[in-house]
Amino acid sequence: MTNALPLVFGEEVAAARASGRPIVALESTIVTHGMPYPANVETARAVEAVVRESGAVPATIAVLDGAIRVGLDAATLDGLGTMTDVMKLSRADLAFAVCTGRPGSTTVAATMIAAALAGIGVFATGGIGGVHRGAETTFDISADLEELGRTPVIVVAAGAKAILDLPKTLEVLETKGVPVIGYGTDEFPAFWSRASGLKAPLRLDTAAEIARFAATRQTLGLIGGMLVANPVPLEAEITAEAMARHIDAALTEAEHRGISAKAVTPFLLGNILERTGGASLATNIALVKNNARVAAEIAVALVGPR
Ligand code: PSU
Ligand code: MN
Repeated sequence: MTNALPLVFGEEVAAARASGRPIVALESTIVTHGMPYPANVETARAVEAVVRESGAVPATIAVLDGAIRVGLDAATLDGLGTMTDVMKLSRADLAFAVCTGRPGSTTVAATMIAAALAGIGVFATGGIGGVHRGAETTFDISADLEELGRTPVIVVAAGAKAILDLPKTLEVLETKGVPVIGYGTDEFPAFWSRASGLKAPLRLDTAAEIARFAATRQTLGLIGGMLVANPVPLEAEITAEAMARHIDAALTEAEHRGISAKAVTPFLLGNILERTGGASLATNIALVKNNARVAAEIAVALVGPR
C-alpha cells in the first residue's frame, strides 16, 4: 500500500491501521549496526513476536528502494540483516536515502520521524543515543535527543548506554522539554545495568498511567516525545561496576583508532561485545524484548478499551 508520502506498509501493519489496532514501531539500526548476524535478525524476529504476544502489531522500519518501509516481511528483514553498505539514517539523511534509493536503517531519530508520519505513537528500542563522553570537545551529541524534543512519539528504552555521559544526556533532555520517566523505578537505568546512580526525573508504574500522561501533554499542546526508561530485567543485567572497565577500554580504543561521527556508537557496541565475550549481547537482547513488551502495553492502553 502506498500513499502520497513515500511510505509502504507491510501487510500486517496495513491491516492493523485499517482496524485501529495498536501498533509499535521498531528501529532497524540495531539490526544493521547494533548486533552481529545472525543474532541481529533472530532478535528482530523475537522482538516482533513479543509485541504480538502483548497484543499489538510490530512495525519494523527501514528505507528500501526509495521508500520508507513500515513493517518488514521475514525475507526483507533477513536481507537487511545480511546487507553491507546500509546507511545509518538519522534526521539529516533520511530523505537522502529515500530520494537516491540507497538502502538505509533507521536510528531512534529516523524511526521516530517515520513513526509519526505513519501515525504510530509508540516505539521500542534498546537504548537511545545521547551526549558522548568528551562532548565538550567533540560536540558529539546524538540527534536522537533533538528528535525526542520535537516529534510526538513515546520511546521505550533501557535508558541510555553507559558508554555515554549520562548526567549530560539527562541535562539535554531536560533542556529540550523531554519527560524522562523511570518505569517502575526511581533510578535512571544504564542499558546493561539497572542502576546508573542517577535519579529518573519522573516515575510511573503502569502503561495506563503513561498513556494518561501522554494524553495530558497533548491536551496542553506540548510538542515532542517522551522517554520511558525501562530497566533491563534483573536476571539479565550486568552491573555497572562489571561494565565500567570494558567501557573504559572500548572508549580508549575508539580514541586511539580515531573513530568519529556515526561510527562511534557501532564501534563501541561491537568492541564491548568482544570484551564481554558475548555477555553484553545477551543482555542487549533481553532488554530490547522487555522494552517491546512495555511498548506494546502502552500502545494497547493508548487505543483504550474496545
Ligand atoms: N541501541 C542499541 N543498539 C544500537 C543503537 C541503540 O542497543 O545500535 C543505535 C540506535 O539506532 C540509536 C543509535 O539511535 O544507535 C545512536 O547513534 P548515534 O550515537 O550515532 O546517534
Ligand atoms: Mn554521534
